[in-house]
Amino acid sequence: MKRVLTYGTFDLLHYGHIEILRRAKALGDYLIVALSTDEFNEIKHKKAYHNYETRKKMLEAIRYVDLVIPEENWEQKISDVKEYKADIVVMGSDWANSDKFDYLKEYCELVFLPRTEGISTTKIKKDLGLQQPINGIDQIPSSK
Ligand code: C2G
Repeated sequence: MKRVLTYGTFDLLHYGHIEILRRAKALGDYLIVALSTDEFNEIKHKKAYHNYETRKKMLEAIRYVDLVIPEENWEQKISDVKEYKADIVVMGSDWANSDKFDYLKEYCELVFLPRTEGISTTKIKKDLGLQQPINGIDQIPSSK
């Protein structure tokens, strides 16, 4: 039983997210997604449209996902790998050569898969004419 672990915010779920989850699951038998909490998103300077509970429910509905756990800080990854017995950590290529992941290769296999081009949560917000990011934090008009 090969166990795969990945991390992310997964806001406004799109096919780029589905593609990384599909390919991550294809590398093993069990896929754990560490989902950024709303509080951790603030640390990441991200303002998700959907809150953690909604983003968690959406991920749990995806056939490739076996377990969703909270990602609360940058530092939890080694303990996650140990606690969930992850054999592989998989991320999109935008995270390659990042100090946020490279050290994990001491603890498990580390795989970066090509990002899906042409789609991102930021692009969706921009294309839908939602407010532009202010100081790097996406602003979304309150729903009427
Ligand atoms: N992704 C992708 N292709 C896209 C968009 C995203 O492959 N077009 C991948 C990212 O590389 C990442 C995953 O989908 O592996 C989730 O992306 P985000 O929700 O943007 O996650 P991010 O903010 O990068 O959070 O500790 C790590 C962070 O929590 C990662």
